[in-house]
Amino acid sequence: MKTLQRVTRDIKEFKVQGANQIALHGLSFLKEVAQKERFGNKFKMASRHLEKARPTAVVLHNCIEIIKSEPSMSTIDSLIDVLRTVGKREAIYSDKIIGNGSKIITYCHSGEAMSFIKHARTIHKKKISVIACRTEPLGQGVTTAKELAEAKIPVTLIDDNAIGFFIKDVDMVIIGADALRKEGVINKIGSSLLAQAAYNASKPFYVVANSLKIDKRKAFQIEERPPDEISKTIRKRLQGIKIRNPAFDVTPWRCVTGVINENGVFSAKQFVTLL
Ligand code: RUB
Repeated sequence: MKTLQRVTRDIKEFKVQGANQIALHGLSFLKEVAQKERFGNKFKMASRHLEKARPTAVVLHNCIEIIKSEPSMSTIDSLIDVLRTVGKREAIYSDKIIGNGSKIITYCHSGEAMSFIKHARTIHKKKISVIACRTEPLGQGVTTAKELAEAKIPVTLIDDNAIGFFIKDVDMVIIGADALRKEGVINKIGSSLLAQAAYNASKPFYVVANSLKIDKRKAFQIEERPPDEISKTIRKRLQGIKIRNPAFDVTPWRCVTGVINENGVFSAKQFVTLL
């Protein structure tokens, strides 16, 4: 069995990435804790610790709240099952959004957005192409580009600062989310700039995010990551210069066209009433 420190490190240091994978990694560990120790203090302490590892993403928090209200192995198993299968359940709706010939732009690496886009190609046989934004500073968009290329979907990798240049060429934006709050959609830093660009160019902006991403926490925290994720890509020494590295930002609902989850496709307006 891995230690709590090791699992926390895996999550913080991107051995797993994306809100659902983070939650699945945390839940697998918590399941082992519960098998040994049941749902007592050790389980509670481990839950609190894991929740803080990537504090913006709400999925693990929501899962822990559900386990607290119904502490059993079958609760944990059913949450793991939901998270493993939800991408497929959402993907069936890709037919409603993605047409033949659609040009899509996406950001970062989201398992849910990936399933949705790939389903349109592999199951609905839509001829599509995708622009993947590199997503600075860690470049998760490269993973997206590789995954799409493996699925034989024509993909172009661009730098984030080329979004304004390419937005006019696409038909829609499709991204994932870490949390859906009344303030807006929380996703990887830079998503809100892509949303503004899409809004200004009148391009639809869709978010694929299951209902465990609905965030009813009173307050939320934008995770601030280590400055060296930025400084290590700059060759010159940067002594005395302050570096900030927030990991996520908030896209206001007015820039969002719709949300797709396991229950279907919702307009942003319909969705906001749920929040
Ligand atoms: C990942 C990111 C993803 C969401 C959704 O950020 O912003 O779009 O987490 O992912 P990071 P998924 O790389 O910092 O984890 O759809 O896989 O839950």
